[in-house]
Amino acid sequence: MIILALDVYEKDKALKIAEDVKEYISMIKVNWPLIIGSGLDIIGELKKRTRLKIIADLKLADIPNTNRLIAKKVYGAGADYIIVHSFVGKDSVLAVKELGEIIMIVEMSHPGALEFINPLTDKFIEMANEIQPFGVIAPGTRPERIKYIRERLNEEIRILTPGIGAQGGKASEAIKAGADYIIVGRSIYSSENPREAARRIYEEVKGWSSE
Ligand code: O7E
Repeated sequence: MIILALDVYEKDKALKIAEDVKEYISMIKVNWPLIIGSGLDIIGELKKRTRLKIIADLKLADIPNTNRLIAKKVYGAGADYIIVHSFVGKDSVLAVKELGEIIMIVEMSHPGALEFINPLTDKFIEMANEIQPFGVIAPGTRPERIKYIRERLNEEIRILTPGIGAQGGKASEAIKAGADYIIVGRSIYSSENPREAARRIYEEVKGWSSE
């Protein structure tokens, strides 16, 4: 139910934090900072050390051919899921889904999301219901929006919510509103004791979620 957003640059630091907290998390999300800092092979290394599933959060937003070229290498490196932007359209999203499991963005957690992305949520939900990704991203900073999305999304599509902790969202509220997974970065990896920070969040949500 907890996904660690491992947004550090250094390989050794990333591996240490991942091993420290693996008992309390379900998956690891790797974003550009870690890929730029440590190389794409970090995906396979994290998988080998933790035996957890890895989400490559590339937020792909290109034409189908370029999305496909990138996705091929990233799934090849061991990623279990790739996160894609929905606003580029169905053809670009499907180009990635043809190669592996995807997670689509239907809303984002930061204030700027209100300008262009979030007003299109209904269209993105409709697209997700048609495409059937593993999951969608919804804002952990806005539990009422998680509820809104849950009510309209096909039951089997999971909801993953970032914005917990450092951005102000609360783990238990996101889960109560319908999130299947909460995504937590700084509140764990910037903590003096990442293991203890992960344990606390785990204790907060464990009664609420089955995953
Ligand atoms: O704020 P933190 O440190 O807990 O980290 C949050 C992580 O979730 C970070 O990797 C960020 O890039 C990501 N994220 C958001 O914060 N907000 C969003 O709306 C979407 C994501 C995200 O994971 O995107 C996946 C599409």
